Amino acid sequence: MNPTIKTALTLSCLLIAMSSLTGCSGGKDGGKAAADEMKATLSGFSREGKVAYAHQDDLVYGHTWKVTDIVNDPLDRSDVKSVCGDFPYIVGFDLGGIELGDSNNLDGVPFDLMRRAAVTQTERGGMVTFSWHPRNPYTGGDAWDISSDKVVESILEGGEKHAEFMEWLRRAGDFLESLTDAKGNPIPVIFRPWHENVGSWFWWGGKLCTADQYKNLFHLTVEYLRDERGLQNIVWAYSPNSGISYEEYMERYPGNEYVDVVGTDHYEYVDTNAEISQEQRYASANGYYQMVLRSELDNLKRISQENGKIMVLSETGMEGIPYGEWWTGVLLPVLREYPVAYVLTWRNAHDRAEHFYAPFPGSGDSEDFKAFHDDPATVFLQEKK
Ligand code: BMA
Repeated sequence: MNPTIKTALTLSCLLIAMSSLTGCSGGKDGGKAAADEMKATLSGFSREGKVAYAHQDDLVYGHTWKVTDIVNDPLDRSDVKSVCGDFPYIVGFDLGGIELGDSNNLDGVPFDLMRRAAVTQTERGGMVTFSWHPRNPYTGGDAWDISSDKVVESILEGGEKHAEFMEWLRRAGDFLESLTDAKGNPIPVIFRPWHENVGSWFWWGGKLCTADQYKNLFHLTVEYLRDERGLQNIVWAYSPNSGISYEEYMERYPGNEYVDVVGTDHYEYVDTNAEISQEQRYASANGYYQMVLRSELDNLKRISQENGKIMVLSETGMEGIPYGEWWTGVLLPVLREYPVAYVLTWRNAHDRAEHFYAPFPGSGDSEDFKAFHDDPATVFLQEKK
């Protein structure tokens, strides 16, 4: 061995040994180790037939309450915990609004509070995931503004909004980079941008850009945050909407270099207008939900096996949960059939009484949720003491 190389190697070994002794794993490299550990934990859940439970915005508000003291609130309130005794294993947050430098996200959550909640959740031994509903960079509208099919084209390299969009990405990067624990190490995060992209309700949707443009947008995002900014703490998730075929899923798949987790967003809707009994209404809604979910999870299982990726149910739920046995009667039986690493149900809005997807004290599904929690297959946060 060349002596110069040997000295360099000895020195770097010494540095690695020192950093592990001090517990400082070295900024962005530490982020990579933490992201790898996160992926290993999620893969383990899949392998062992376990499914972690995730809830959007869980620590920052719930049905009829919200955190107001951004700095001092202990963040120990949770609708889910109030019902079953444990926090969700994963908490989801949304970055919508970060792109313009807003202080609150699109649902009014202060980014400073979100940062503290994400770090707290991680330090307690759980995980966090981020979605992003950014505004429309071409029209100035919101994420749901689909009035133009030029948006994605305009923000890609060479497009008239490219420079502005790179600023948006920079602001998202600044926030993600600021997610560090008490020792200053980056916390691992699952980032799930450009979701529900086969349907056409967001400006990055199926009819609003070509498959190549979509993939270029995903690539641009990963290449900027991971490669240029060096944010190795990000685990990347791709999660189209449900009701699509294997081919449709793969047509816009960004590629194995850009994705760690494959997911699907699938909701249950109850047709309240149909002139049938309530029992028949739930039977048909539940049956349809399960049928489509099975078809999505069949595709995801194949995709995750073919590409070596972790599979998840990245968003699901039934608004208002009017069916009291939804958790163990509808969702869990399907989850048991597939290696789904986690399932996320959407937010319990504090300001819209009907908009909730998880139980809260007194909600009609509370008893059933407790049974879901107690089932050996589900994973909730067992706090590190
Ligand atoms: C939607 C609803 C909206 C919210 C958006 C982003 O599904 O919950 O109220 O603004 O998600 O969180």
